[in-house]
Formats: sequence, structure tokens, C-alpha cells
Amino acid sequence: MTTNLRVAVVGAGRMGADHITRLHSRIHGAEVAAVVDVDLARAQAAIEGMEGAVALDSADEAFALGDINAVLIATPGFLHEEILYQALERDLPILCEKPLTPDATSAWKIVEAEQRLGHKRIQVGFMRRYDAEYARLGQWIQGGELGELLMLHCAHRNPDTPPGFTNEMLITDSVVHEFDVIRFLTGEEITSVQVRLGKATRHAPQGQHDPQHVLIETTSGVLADVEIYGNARFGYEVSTVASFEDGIVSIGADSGPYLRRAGRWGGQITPSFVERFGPAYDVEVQAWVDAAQRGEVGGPTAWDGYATAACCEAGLEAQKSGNKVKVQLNAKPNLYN
Ligand code: ISE
Repeated sequence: MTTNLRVAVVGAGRMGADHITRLHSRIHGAEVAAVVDVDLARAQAAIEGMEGAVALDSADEAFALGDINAVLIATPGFLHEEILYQALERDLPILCEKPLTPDATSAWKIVEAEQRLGHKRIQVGFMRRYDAEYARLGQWIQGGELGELLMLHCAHRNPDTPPGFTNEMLITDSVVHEFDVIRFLTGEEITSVQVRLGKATRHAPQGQHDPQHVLIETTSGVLADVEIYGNARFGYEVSTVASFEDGIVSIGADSGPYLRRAGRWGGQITPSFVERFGPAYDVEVQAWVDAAQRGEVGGPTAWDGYATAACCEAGLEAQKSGNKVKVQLNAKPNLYN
């Protein structure tokens, strides 16, 4: 395919709107053809100034246009499943924001539906894989020059959580990123998850126990601990310290420019994931478009969506019980090898 991908973006909330701007202004080989949102005014606002794009309030209408040839799904996770099936039925390239679906059973059904097509069509929006520092850490792990990776210490801190963000979502919406990136960095599956609840902040909304300490183990025994802190107030931070046999690597601490002025020194903290991972989202969406133009999927697949959903399921059980819970995974289909 040499013409632009005509993309229907479903969901014009925070992430959807960000992707719409990105597709319109920075991504080559694609254009926004339609924006779908139940809030039609929000869809209309998102396409302002975009010639040729239409705002609609249902995905059916977008598919009925007939000239849509790719779909970017950015609705809340519990709405992904139906749109995924609609797009798979039409054999369209899909970029689906994480999570693929909220639970392992429905994610596995999506994996099965894609297998019936006989080729991959779904890329899942795990943007950390496209972050320059994570990529560099991955090279150190795979390259072996620092010896074996032993442990990962991860901090995932948000300034606050949006209305309706539940205790469970600290795992399914936030720690899901660590599940994916740990699998990506180590090239291994996660075997168990444990969640410990300690002293909680008074700034957490009712029903949320915040922060939580999540312990993750991979097949070779790499241990990762995650501080998931949803209401940390100071700003956004996703950082990791990796302990190797022959060195320690730190990534993600905001670095420079540092200003020294009037007897003080300091720098800036990124306010949210939109800024912290802005460049990674650009690379991610461009990689999706480029692969789609070749009829391929270049990034995290539906299998990754399913495997992380299985980790989330174990995480939710661990959150309730405090026990170390095994991750149950079906055998990996050949399509994803
Ligand atoms: C949000 O949905 C994201 O995907 C962000 O990357 C993550 O840091 C945040 O915790 C999630 O709620």
C-alpha cells in the first residue's frame, strides 16, 4: 500500500485526542479519516481544522464509510472487545491502547479470533517499548556486557488518578505497563505476582489503597518490585533501577536541563504520561503505520495483550489475598513465535 492509511480513531478522550493530533501532525503515511466518540462534541473538537476528517458517535458509522483502512482504539479498556471484533472481521490493521481487554478470558478470545484470520493484525499500545531509555536498558540486558540481570526496582508514580479509577485499576491500568515491559526487557514470561498493602496515603480516593508494592517473578527467577503510587502529587515518574552481576543501570529519572539560579538548583518533572512518553508514542504510532503499510504488525501483539491480562488477573487475586499467585498462561500459538 502506498497511499495514506485512512485511520478511524475510536475514543477522543485524553489518549485518543493525543493520538489524533499525533496522526495529523507528526506521523507519515496516515491520516485521520474519522473520529468516533459517544460524546459527539468531543469528537468534533478533536478534528477541528482537519480537512476530510469526520466526527461520528458510533464505530458502526465509521465502518459504514467504506474507505477506512485502519483503526486506532483509544476508548476505556472495557469497550475494546467489541471494536476489536468489528475491525478483525474487516481484516483491518489495529492499534489498540492497553489493556487489550480487561481480563484474560476475553483477551484469549481475541487471540483466537486473530488466529482464525491466519495473520496478525493487532498491535497493543505498550509505548514503553519505544522509549529510548527502556530500549537502551533492553540492549544492556540482551547484550550481556553487564552479566546477568538479577533484579528490577520499578517506581510508577502518577500525580493523581482520574475520577472512577478503582483499586483494581492500579493493577489493570497502571502495573499492566510493568508486566509488559518486564516481559519485553527480559524476553521471559512472568510466573507469579504478589501484592502487599502497607501504609496508605490520605490523598487516595475512597476505595483505593495507595500506594501498593507489587512483587513479580520471571521464568529465570528475575525479581522485580514495583511501587505503584497513583496519587503521589508531585508529578509523574516512571523509573527503574536494574541490578546486574556487573553493574547497576538507572533509567527514567527526569534529567536536565538543570538550572542553577538565585541560590537554588533544580530541573523540571514531567506532569503526566503524555509528556513523559510523548516521543515514545510518536515512535510507536509511526512503527504501527509503517508495519501496517507492509501488511504486518511490528510491535507488541495480541499475545502480549493476553499474557499481560493473565498477569493482571493474578495481580487482582494477589491484591485481595496478599498471597503469591501463579500466572496461568495458555500455550503460545505459532502465529506469535
Ligand atoms: C494510564 O492509563 C497510562 O497508561 C499511563 O501510562 C500510566 O502511567 C497510568 O498509571 C495509567 O493510568
